Amino acid sequence: MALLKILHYPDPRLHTVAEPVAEITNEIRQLAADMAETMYAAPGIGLAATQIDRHIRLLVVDISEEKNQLLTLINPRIVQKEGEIVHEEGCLSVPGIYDNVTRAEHIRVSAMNLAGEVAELDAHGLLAICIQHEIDHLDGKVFVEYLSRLKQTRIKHKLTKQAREAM
Ligand code: K1U
Ligand code: ZN
Repeated sequence: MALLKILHYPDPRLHTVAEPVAEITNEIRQLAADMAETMYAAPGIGLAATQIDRHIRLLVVDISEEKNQLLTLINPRIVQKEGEIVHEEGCLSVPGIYDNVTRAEHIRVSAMNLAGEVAELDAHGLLAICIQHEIDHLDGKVFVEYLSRLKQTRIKHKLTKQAREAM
């Protein structure tokens, strides 16, 4: 297993639209395991392949306290959305920044698992928020894009300065 490097906003690679996974290979299984390890180590409750510079439609989430409810979603697609929820979000690609985002409160997602089976999953509350956040990453969208232009500019400057100082 391996810890993977997470891209930080405003890295332009975070805006790449990911391609569907054609086949579940050993390489995909290994990547999913490495992504889960990276998410738990960060620590975080989700991670999309885009964030580790792999532009395929693969994400992992685990919102459980015990970190024992890992979901690996391949080619996920939201097929139903209901309600609205406002929740403070963070992002491993935007360290130290937290802000409120409005999303659907309930979603139904169709996705493949690592066994190659396609199934539908109903998600509510934080799980629904996290899956929507991760699917946004696969579509090249970072949560700060829901914030005002002014906030986006401030966040860009802050993280660019932090990255320069860390060099
Ligand atoms: O996509 C990511 O960068 C992961 C992100 C997921 C997320 C968090 C909150 C709302 C929506 C999506 C994170 O995991 S940020 C870190 C975080 O929220 C957290 C870390 C440790 C314990 C609990 C939460
Ligand atoms: Zn994120």
